[in-house]
Amino acid sequence: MPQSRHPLKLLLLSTSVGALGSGLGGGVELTLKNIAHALQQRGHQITIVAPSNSVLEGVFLVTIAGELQTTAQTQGRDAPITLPNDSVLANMWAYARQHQPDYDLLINFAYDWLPFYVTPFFDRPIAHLVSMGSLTDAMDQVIEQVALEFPGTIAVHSHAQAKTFEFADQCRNVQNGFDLSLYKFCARPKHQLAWVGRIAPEKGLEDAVAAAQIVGTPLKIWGVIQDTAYWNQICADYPDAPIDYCGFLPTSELQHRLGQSQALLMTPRWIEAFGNVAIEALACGVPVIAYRRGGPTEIVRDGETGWLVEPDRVDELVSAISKLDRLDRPACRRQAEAEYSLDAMGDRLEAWFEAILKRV
Ligand code: HBI
Repeated sequence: MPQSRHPLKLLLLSTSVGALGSGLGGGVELTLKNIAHALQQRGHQITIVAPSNSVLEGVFLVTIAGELQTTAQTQGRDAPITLPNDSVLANMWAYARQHQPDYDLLINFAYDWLPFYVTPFFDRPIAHLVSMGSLTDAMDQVIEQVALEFPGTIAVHSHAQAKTFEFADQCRNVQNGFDLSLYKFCARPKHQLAWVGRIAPEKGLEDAVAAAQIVGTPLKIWGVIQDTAYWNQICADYPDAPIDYCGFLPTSELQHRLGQSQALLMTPRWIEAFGNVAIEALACGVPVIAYRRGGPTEIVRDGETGWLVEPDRVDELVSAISKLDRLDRPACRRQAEAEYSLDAMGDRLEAWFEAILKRV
């Protein structure tokens, strides 16, 4: 960003499906924290608006009361646009409308219709970081409207995610960034595999469990059990699998345990927009075995920092696990440092904001 541009005053508006720190927000919670820190490091002033009970160290938080939003990925393509009574999302954006004069730019992290619909009604520019691929017709339509009326304001985490939208060429790929100082390199892992994520059908945990059962290697599982029936079904289907559910841990704890793994298994059923957990693994020196689907295909260097396998093929997961000794753990850490540090992300964000502010 040219030095002429004074530090920016930025208002970041969180996802509204859960309080920050609850894990219900999934990847976007970590993304929001990392983006806030990346921008603070560069002198920008950050305020985050989030639902009540949100916690996020080191950033000024405005917490807003109201009913949480239903998660979009559990709806169908023709799902109607819904807002609960006393919607926390609506209350957050009412706050933003009132306080927008205090900011140079607003940044939306919610994958919901309202923030996109109200964009033309605001005086201040709004940057939208879209956290998932195409899920519903209503969201596709409202995001496309903003992309056409406010060119350059829509960003995504990967080309694969962008390509799920008809307006892919209107989407700016900012990838993601992480505070790598929080992740410690582990040279010698234990005899264990890892799976990390929201435990929900779109994440395909059952395939990782099936693979672990075949190879007989313990599989450690971390993340919020978002869909209890789904989790119970896996336990019923694989009663003898060597799995160990280890809960939802804060980053400092998670990275220590994840780092001790021989590999991270990523088995998404959907087009994972990015795959934050892949970077967290690489940062600890842990190679990634992932389905060739969505964001992880743009992260994993096949044969060097992990293996990409045919989607939904448990047998391919098994054969990749047998080839882990060909991968180089230090190369995994080096890749995280080269492409996904807070500094690398800060550069991409400032370029995005500059492109938006130049147009206003
Ligand atoms: N659903 N309606 C809705 N709004 C969100 O912001 C949202 C979501 N589902 C998942 C989600 N955000 C986050 O887990 C993203 O990181 C994917």
